[in-house]
Amino acid sequence: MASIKAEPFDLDFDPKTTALVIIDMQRDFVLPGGFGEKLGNDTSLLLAAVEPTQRVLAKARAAGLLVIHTREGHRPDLSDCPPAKLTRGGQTFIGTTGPMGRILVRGEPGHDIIHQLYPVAGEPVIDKPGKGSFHATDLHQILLDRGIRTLVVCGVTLEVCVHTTVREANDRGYECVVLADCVASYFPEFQRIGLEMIKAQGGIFGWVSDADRFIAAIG
Ligand code: C5J
Repeated sequence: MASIKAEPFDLDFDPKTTALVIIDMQRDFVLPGGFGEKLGNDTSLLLAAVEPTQRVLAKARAAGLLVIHTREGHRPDLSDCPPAKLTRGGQTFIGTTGPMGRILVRGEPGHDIIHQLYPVAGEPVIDKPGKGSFHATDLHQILLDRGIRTLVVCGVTLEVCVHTTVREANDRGYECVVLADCVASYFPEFQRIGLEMIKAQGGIFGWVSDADRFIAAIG
């Protein structure tokens, strides 16, 4: 067993039943010139999460933890994209051609994971059409089959796909530890409040820790 220093209180976990989940570290969200920037966002806020996540990923791989990556995106014919998502905000971005190919379409360069955090053989990649990683995917089955109970969560954006995934996971009985410096938002106030929300009320849907404390916990 191991124990991670976290808020609102330290969490005991078994590395054998713990998975590292890295959410949507895709070029379109994280890199300048992608979907995120096209929406008017400052991508440097997301890039800040890359280096700590690299350290966490290296430690998790060395310790033999299950590592799972997710990507938000749709089939090329957009048949899995609800019209309400397609036209959100009165504009259509998804499926149109951006600097990194068709936006949020599977197989396009912008949809892929940034090279710094690229999956290696044996690490499941979950392609998800929604914000949550459990909706319309086989993630729950993969975790159940491996006996996973605890999720260590990194990725972007905190208040959207990270929050949705952690809430989904919490409702399915997983203990979720979100690493504060390995998640990011385009909005600094959402980053601060998003982390507060997770650990409020005695850990209403999870724990908050950071890269250094995860690395120390694994030993
Ligand atoms: C968003 C995500 N923000 N991965 N997606 O649309 O958080």
